Amino acid sequence: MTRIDARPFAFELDAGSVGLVVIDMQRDFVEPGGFGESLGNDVSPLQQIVPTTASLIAGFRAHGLPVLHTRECHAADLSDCPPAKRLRGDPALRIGDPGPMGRILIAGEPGAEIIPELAPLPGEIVIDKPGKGAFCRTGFETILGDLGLRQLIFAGVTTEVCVQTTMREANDRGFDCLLAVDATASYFPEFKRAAIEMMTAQGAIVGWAAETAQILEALDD
Ligand code: TIU
Repeated sequence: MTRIDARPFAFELDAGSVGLVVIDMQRDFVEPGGFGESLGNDVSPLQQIVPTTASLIAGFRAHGLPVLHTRECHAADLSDCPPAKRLRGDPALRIGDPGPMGRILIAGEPGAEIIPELAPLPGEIVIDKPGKGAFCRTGFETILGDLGLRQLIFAGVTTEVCVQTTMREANDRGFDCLLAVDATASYFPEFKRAAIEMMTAQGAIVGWAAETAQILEALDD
């Protein structure tokens, strides 16, 4: 066990049961010209975490520890996209529509791919998920169990949507969850701050938070 001086109190990292989960670092959310920006969002906070997230991934790979990636995307026939999700609000573009990088959030389209800077290596697990949380209608829980993981380090986007939803799902399933605060971002910096506050409040009610450098130091120890 190696101690990380995390918020709201120390996190005891167990290299024998820890994995990194990188949430939805997809072109359509992160890149200028993608779906996220077309909805009027400022993608620059998401761009800023790419180098930190890359260093976190590199650290896990260097220690031979599991790196798991997720993508929010749907089948081409939209059979896994609830109408309540597709029809919500009045966006200029809906899931499945032709967008700047292919059909919006459809598996196999360029915009649904993970950005090249953080591309999964062959053999790394990539979970395609129809929901915001990675446990909803996927094999994620079984895969984590097969890998013997009990602790999950989280990175990715967006903090208050898919990252928070997945952390809450994982926490309820008994995983110790630690968020890398400089490897996660929101289109709304205030929401990122509030999500971290909420999750670490009440004695880490959802999980812990720490800087990437602290996590990398603990892996090196
Ligand atoms: N991955 C993820 O967070 N999906 C979203 O739709 N996020 C938004 O903040 N919209």
